[in-house]
Amino acid sequence: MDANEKQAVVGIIMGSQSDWSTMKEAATLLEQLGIPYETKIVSAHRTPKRLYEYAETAADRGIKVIIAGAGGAAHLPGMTAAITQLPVLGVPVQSKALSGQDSLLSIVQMPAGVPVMTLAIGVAGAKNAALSAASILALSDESVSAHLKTYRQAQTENVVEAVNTEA
Ligand code: RP5
Repeated sequence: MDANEKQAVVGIIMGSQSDWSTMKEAATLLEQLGIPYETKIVSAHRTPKRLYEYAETAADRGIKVIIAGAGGAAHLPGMTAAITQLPVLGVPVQSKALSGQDSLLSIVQMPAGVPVMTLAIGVAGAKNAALSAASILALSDESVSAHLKTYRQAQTENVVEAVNTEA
């Protein structure tokens, strides 16, 4: 599924359709920031050839950052980083059995030499992966930089100082 007709610069990949409820938060944020992206199901275990093909061709297709979400034995982000030199942002999806602790540790404990930038478990991680991708792209894209600045300003302005003691 392609988000729009522009060349995707962010690849959002996930191990299963069941990860979409988390990963769609990254997609929504990228849309808000005007960043073209693509989405694909790529499973390290169930579709290893698709993983290899995706990671090997991503840079040549114009992808600049990969957001990879997976749960449980979450090897997708690490294997993707093993194959491509593109920045890989790992999102630990909250698993049923261990609440995402398994996903987090599977993603974060990479050996020196093959980095995965690992985000928080679940929706916060998916959102922050999109914002991190935007920060990377903003270094060389003034439009993304302006969108990101506006987003952050709005976020700050939406935090009221007074405590609602009736809540
Ligand atoms: C992982 O296994 C996926 O990333 C997903 O989070 C988890 C469960 O997958 P399903 O059994 O729901 O397809 O590979």
